[in-house]
Amino acid sequence: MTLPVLTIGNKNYSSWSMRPWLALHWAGIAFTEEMVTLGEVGARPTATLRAASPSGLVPVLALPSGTPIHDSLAIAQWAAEVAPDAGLWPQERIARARTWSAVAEMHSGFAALRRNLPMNLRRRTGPRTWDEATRADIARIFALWDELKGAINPHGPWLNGARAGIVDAFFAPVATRLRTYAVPLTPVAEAWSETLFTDRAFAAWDAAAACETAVIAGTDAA
Ligand SMILES: N[C@@H](CCC(=O)N[C@@H](CS)C(=O)NCC(=O)O)C(=O)O
Repeated sequence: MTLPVLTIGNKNYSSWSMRPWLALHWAGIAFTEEMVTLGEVGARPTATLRAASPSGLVPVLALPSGTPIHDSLAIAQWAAEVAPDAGLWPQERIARARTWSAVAEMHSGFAALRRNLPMNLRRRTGPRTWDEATRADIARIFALWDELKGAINPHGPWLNGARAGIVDAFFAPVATRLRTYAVPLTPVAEAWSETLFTDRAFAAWDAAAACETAVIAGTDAA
């Protein structure tokens, strides 16, 4: 059987790649993966990336027909449709809509956090002092997680409720950024991060990142 192929960037650095990779795993969808080594920020897109993806960016999922689905959110949404019983979104309509809001906010926002705390799974720094915009992003993310776990999807250890979902995949790179840069966590953030970090699929990605040798020096120096 020909499987869909997910093209991703380096597991250590590519936060957008991690998201649909987790969603596909959590949905139980079989796929193979190919990795494109990412270069320094600003040196994009490379010819390899342009050939692999219509947007010149990873992730991109090539269906067995050859049709490409690019962008993390589109791939995750495709997974939710292909595996409707996997519960990648909450069942209840209002909870689902509010969970979409959180994912949309992550997909389109938090520029200061993304710029100043780039994903770097292998790295551990000491605590730092962040500028106002970054502090505001972190505070907003903690508020969103409180709302998801408190009022929107209270039944279970995941932001999505009892089962891991697209919202967990979308915030997973943030949990690793807070770990990398030693950001103090709220109790909700601590509990959810623990759930995520001990998840089998997440742990497999994390372990693979630890074995990678490619370095993006600019990101390591951030
Ligand atoms: N909106 C896109 C963003 C994808 C993106 O920015 N991908 C980065 C890697 S995480 C990329 O392909 N960069 C090209 C490069 O570094 O050469 C998505 O959600 O998939």
